[in-house]
Amino acid sequence: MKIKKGGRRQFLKQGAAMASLAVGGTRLVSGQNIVSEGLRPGRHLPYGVPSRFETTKRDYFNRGGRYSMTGSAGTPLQDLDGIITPSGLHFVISHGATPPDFDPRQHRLLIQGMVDRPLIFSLEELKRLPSVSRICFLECGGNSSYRLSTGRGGKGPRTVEDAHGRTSCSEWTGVLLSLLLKEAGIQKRASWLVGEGAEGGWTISIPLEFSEEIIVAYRQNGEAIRPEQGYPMRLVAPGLPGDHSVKWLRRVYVTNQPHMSSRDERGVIVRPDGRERLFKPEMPAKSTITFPTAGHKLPGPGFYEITGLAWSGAGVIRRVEVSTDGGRTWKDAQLQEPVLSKAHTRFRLAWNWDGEETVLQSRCTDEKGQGQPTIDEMARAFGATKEEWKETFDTPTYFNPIQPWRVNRDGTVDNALFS
Ligand SMILES: Nc1nc2c(c(=O)[nH]1)N[C@H]1C(S)=C(S)[C@@H](COP(=O)(O)O)O[C@H]1N2
Ligand SMILES: [Mo]
Repeated sequence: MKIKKGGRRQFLKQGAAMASLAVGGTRLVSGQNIVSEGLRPGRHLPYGVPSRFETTKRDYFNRGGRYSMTGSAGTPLQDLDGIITPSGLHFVISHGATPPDFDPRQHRLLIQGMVDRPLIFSLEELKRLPSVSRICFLECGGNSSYRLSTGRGGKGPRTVEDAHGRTSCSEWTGVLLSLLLKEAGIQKRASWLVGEGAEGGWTISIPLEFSEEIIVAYRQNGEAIRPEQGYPMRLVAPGLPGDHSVKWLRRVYVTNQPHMSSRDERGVIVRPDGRERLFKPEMPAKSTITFPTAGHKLPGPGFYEITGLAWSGAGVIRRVEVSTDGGRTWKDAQLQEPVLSKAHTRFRLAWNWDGEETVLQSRCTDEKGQGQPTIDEMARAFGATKEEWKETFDTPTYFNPIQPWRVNRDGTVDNALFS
């Protein structure tokens, strides 16, 4: 059992759940000694990699059809803790086949269009400018929607990775786009930005008023952005759907109308009132338990720490409640510091499992008071029923219903959203 620094007092306060602590190490038999079998010398690596006993990986899959994507992988949220996603496990959505292999010395960024002074930057020139670092999540607009996972066997997502893994959280470092735009001098009539990726085929139009927090990033968790994530530079648009965060960024074009060039840009969100909404705003409030979830197996009754993530494109997560009895009662989970705006927020709750079948779920509230609907409430708002959605898996984008996980008596866990 892990006890996180700073969480210790809270952990001890949760004494009730701990009263009949059934795990926590095997008692030492007197005279027993530590055996160091299996202790073999390793190697010093110039660039470290995980232990060979660790098997965590990204699971790439391809899908065709309307949501065609050739390079897509989720973050294995069920294997991770804290709020920072290791760079090598950041989710990937690339519409070209493989990450382009750009030579950073040759790469240039252009700022053009309705500006007084068009600008061109090499990576080195960009790095000389005043920089900012920000921890924030990137989430694909389609994350959690069953539309994105039915390609995998037609049964809908089973695991938390499959259902919600198209969100990750990193510390991004770079230059505020607003600084570059100020330098270039935006003309009065300008109202839109068009970001363009250097691999060809990916552009996105962003209303100028959404651009304030956008970073032209060249570092991710301290080091150079990984090729999959847009090396050598990308846009990072906190709180907005991931498609705004153009990877392999080569051009920002200032204009007075949306470009309507990319497939995703024409992708729409059907609102509950039936009207379509273009140009997606901030991601909704969402949370999920990450342990225990499908794929985990609880060895037996006793103490467990339930943990998970909550996030919102609208700002800070204020509250996460967890139910361990199928939604009858809810308890406030502990929010682990740091709790940052538009970032993943880690929550924890001590739990004593009695060994009976039960359903675990979380619901969060953000600083604007936005929460998560139940699946029934959400279906009703869209003029559908849970049964219809179960049949078709045609759930909308911006899908953020409360995610239930069923713990079976044998300790296995299932995705219980539709059952
Ligand atoms: N150049 C380029 N930028 C892109 C894309 C792309 O295919 N090409 N995919 C977009 C989409 S839909 C998402 S969700 C995010 C995913 O970022 P990631 O692959 O770093 O997780 O990148 C966006 N930026
Ligand atoms: Mo996306």
